[in-house]
Amino acid sequence: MKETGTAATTPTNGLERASCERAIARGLDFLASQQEADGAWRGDYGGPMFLLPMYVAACHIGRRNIEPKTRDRMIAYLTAAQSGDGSFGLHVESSGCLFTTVLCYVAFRLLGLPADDERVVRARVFIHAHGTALACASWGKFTLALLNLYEYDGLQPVLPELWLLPASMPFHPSRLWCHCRQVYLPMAHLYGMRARMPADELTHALRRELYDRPYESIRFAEHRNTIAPGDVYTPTSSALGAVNFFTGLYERVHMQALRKRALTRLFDHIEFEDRATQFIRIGPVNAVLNTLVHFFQSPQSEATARSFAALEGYLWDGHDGTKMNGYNSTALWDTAFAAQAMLETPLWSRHGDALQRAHAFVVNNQVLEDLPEHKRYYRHPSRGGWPFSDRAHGWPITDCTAEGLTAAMMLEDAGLPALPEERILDPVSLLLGWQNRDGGWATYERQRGGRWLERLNPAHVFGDIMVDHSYPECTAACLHSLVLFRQRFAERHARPFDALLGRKVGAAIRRGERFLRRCQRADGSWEGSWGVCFTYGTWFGVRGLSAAGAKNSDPALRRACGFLHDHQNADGGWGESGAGCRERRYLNSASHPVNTAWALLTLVTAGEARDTRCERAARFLITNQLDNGDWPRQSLSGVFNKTALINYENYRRTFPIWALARFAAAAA
Ligand code: LAN
Repeated sequence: MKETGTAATTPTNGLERASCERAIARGLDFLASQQEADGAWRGDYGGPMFLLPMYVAACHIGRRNIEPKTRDRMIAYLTAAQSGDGSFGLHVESSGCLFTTVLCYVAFRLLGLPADDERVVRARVFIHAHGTALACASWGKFTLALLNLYEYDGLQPVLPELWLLPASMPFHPSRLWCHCRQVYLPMAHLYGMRARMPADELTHALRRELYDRPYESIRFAEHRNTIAPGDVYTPTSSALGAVNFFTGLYERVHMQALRKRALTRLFDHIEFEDRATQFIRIGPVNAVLNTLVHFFQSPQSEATARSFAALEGYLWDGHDGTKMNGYNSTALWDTAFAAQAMLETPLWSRHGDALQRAHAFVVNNQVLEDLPEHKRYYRHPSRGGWPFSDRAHGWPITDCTAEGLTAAMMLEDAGLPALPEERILDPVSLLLGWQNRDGGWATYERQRGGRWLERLNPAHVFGDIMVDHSYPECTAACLHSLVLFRQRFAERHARPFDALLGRKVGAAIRRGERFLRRCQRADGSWEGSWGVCFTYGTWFGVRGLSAAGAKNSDPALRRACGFLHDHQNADGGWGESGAGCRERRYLNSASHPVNTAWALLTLVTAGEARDTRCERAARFLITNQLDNGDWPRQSLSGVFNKTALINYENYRRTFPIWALARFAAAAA
């Protein structure tokens, strides 16, 4: 590998150059020690508290045994997540959510805890004080219905027939955000079949425990709209109320023949998703639900067996027990960032082997072909994209494609083999094709539905799940990689840079830049949707604008820095509470290495490396580093759909090194 010959750096303002270098070196050693044999970094991806109970429910329904050791670790995980009042939160750092408390309660019991276990009793007290299982959010009721612990007529209909409508209709399922679509697809199938396991002794016991009156006496249909206030983030709108009313009427009169046709269509889509992802499925929720579709359809089939086997890929034995992760892994995302962070340090050549393996992982996990008949199944083309986890998962994502491409190009600069030209051009044309009309980029697909569809969000506990739309983070990542691509092709290629492609890329960059400028908030920040929260969004906003050519004097960058200045803590760091994502405002908390790293990266990128604020931030990172080169585990740094926090275990190893390296180089 080439040596860049970057000289050792000299941070100014009294922060000792040696201590900065030492922190980077130790951080790099630790980061490198966490790399796995296939070249990837992967980390604990827990946080949401509804996932493990759904897994446990699936195993119970599907009569799959969970090994005693794993069982114990799952119980340990649930025990550690339970709050003092007996409840569970939507995610592990919160509390008081009836939906997850009911599901975790059931999980405790299915995993073997007796009804008089102290943890079970405390959870039950909470459930009874908050309206019993009749008041939990819709996904909880749905899971209970599958377990034969709630009656189907107490659910709002999830109509299979919607999938028979012409795709041109503005509320056709194909217009929904793919995660939402892929959850409601198997739900509609299970709903249409009224799938539920037979009642056994445990069922009868749970029916007694979860309600305050005899199960048979409950009029479930009257509780379709009963919901505990603590579960509501997105209340039922009047539009959704009307839809529920009409689908309820329809459900009473629907034709069997049409239902049958719809169920056949749904099953075809479900099987497509199975094939397209090698049974991994796009995410943990449809992984569980598709598995149950197969189980109810044919319990002994190979599809059922493969489904259950693939579910195990979501399990993670972490510091707090065994959980179900939020994705099959974080491999590509973590690896692309680790490689970029390492390459930014002057010491990267000491870790040539690690970079070589990271390069192999990135190269081997690019998706190389489109799915057969992808249009028919509402899938965007895939060729050339990178997923969040790995190629087997197969769903490329805009910003993962951008970070994968960026990492591949930067690794090439470091002397590793270049990708063949078409494997660079394919992701570039994917990125171009993904850009929305507003100039931004969404997550997996172009925006397909109107934002008004959010008013029909039936899940209660999440915000913003209905349509994929432009996000500043995704936009900045795509912009940044298109800029790198343009430089490389303009500079390096012997044959003249294809003029048409050059124009298209240039136009995409300009439109993306305009989008970023438009969504900067009046206080100078950008709101993040996938990380906590404003320090995350602002880092991406500034990274994107500065890649697009914004000067340090640009008012947008000045305002962004001003925002960060206002929120720096006395110890030099930044810390944001995850509740800020829910409330959509900056909520200060104890300084955190990840928020601090994002803020430091932002300030340095915007030209402030010599400001004492940066020095103080660097000092915070250095003094808080552990002896082994890691940083302490603090609050969760990731989020989705406004309310659910999720753990990015490797962020605290990657971003501080990246920030210190950028600071050290710029302050020299
Ligand atoms: C993810 C994981 C990756 C993440 C990034 C690539 C980091 C982001 O920049 C874009 C959004 C994306 C792809 C993302 C979206 C929401 C996901 C898929 C998750 C946070 C992982 C789990 C979550 C999924 C929705 C969980 C299931 C719950 C539902 C409401 C369907």
